[in-house]
Amino acid sequence: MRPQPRMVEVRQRVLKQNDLLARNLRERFRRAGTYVVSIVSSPGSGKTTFLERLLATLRGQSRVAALVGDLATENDALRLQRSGAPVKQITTGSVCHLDASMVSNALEGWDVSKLDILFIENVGNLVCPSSYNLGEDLRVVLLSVTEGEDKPLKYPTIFNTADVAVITKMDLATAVEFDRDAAHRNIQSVRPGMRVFEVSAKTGLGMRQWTEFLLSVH
Ligand SMILES: Nc1nc2c(ncn2[C@@H]2O[C@H](COP(=O)(O)OP(=O)(O)OP(=O)(O)O)[C@@H](O)[C@H]2O)c(=O)[nH]1
Ligand SMILES: [Mg+2]
Repeated sequence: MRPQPRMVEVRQRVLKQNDLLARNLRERFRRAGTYVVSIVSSPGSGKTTFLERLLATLRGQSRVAALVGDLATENDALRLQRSGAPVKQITTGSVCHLDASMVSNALEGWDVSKLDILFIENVGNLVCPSSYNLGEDLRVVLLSVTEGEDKPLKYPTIFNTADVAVITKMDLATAVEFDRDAAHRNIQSVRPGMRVFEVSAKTGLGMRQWTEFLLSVH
C-alpha cells in the first residue's frame, strides 16, 4: 500500500487540469486584447482597498473590470462596484484559492473584448493561490507593513510565482516600526530582481508610480 504517492498523483492531475483551462483562458484574453492582473496576498493586507483606488483612477481612461474571490460574502464586490466598473464576486465555499474554472464561470455573460484590463482579487491566502494559474498576464503579490518583514522568507512560493510585489499600508510604517530594508532584502532573497512598489491606498502615496507602471506594461 502506497497512499502518499497516490495523493500526489491526484493533486498533480487537478493542477494539470487547471493548467489546461488556464491556457484556454490566456488564449481567450489574448484574442480579446484584455490584459489580466491578478492580486494575491494574506487576508486583510489591502487587496480590495488597493483595487478600489485603482478602479477609481483607471475608470476614466481604460475599460476596467474586476472579479473578486472570497470563501464567503459579497462584501468585496459591493465595495468595488462603487467605482462603477463591472464587478463579480466568486464565493469559493471552503476552497482557499481561485482556479481557472471559477474565473471562466464568472466571466459568463461578459464580453471580455470590451475590457482593457481585468483585475482578479484572489482569496486572501499566502499558500493556496500560488499553484493555480488563472491565465493572467501579471501576478501582483501584496505585503502589508503590518504583517511582518519576514513573510517573503516564510512563504517564498507566493513571491516566486508573482511578477511584481507591492508593499501596502505605508502610512502605518512608522507606527509598526516597519523595517523597510529588511522587507526589500527578504523579497530580493527569494525572488532576485523582483520589482517592488510601496503604496498607501489610504493616502494615495505611491499609487501614481504603480498606475504608471501598470499602464506601461499592459
Ligand atoms: N492604514 C491603512 N489601512 C489600510 C490600507 N489598505 C487597507 N487598509 C485597511 O486594512 C483592512 C483590510 O483591507 P482590505 O482592502 O479589505 O484587505 P483585503 O486584502 O482585501 O482583505 P481580504 O479580501 O479579506 O483578504 C481594512 O480595514 C482597510 O481599511 C492602507 O493603505 N492604509
Ligand atoms: Mg478583499
